[in-house]
Amino acid sequence: MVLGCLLALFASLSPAMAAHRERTFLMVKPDGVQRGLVGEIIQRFERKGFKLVGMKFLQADEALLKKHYEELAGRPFFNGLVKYMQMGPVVAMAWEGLNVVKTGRDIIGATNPMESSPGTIRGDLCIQVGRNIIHGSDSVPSADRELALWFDSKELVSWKQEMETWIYEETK
Ligand code: DAT
Ligand code: MG
Repeated sequence: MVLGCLLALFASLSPAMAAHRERTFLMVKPDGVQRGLVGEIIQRFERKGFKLVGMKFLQADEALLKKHYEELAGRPFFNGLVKYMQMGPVVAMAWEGLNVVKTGRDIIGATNPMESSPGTIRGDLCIQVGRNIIHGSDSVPSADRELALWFDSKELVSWKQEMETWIYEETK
């Protein structure tokens, strides 16, 4: 019993499990919502094998968006970007999995859809940089910051994906 608990604790702290628990912040932008692409976008991450651990539908306000994009505050497109992001509701999501931040960016494609490869979300589903339908964190520290900005910790759900054994080589 005690040994079992210790083993479970050790397993939960092992590097492999910790790696599987990397999280990223993704958001379907107002144009993605208006164009009916929420299901398509979610499906691409689900089918890859990543795990949804948080999701909400909201109209973001100016203060939240300015904070979210604070690194871009000096850029000429900043005010337009903050306005565009308030044009309608967004779907804010937390996704979990091995290397999900980097792989998520690869699934999304280059910032400017004119440069996004076919097969990526932006490469397949949109045309202009100011209507590029989805946001994804660009690094683990950015993901941590953005997840804390958009979600309360209790809104993120840790749950066991029953098909994990068929997605990852080892789960212990
Ligand atoms: P990404 O969304 O790929 O992380 P980013 O963080 O550099 O790209 O910029 C955030 C958003 O700002 C981007 O999704 C669309 C907009 N944006 C970036 N560069 C732009 C530009 N040159 N003109 C207009 N909008 C731009
Ligand atoms: Mg970015």
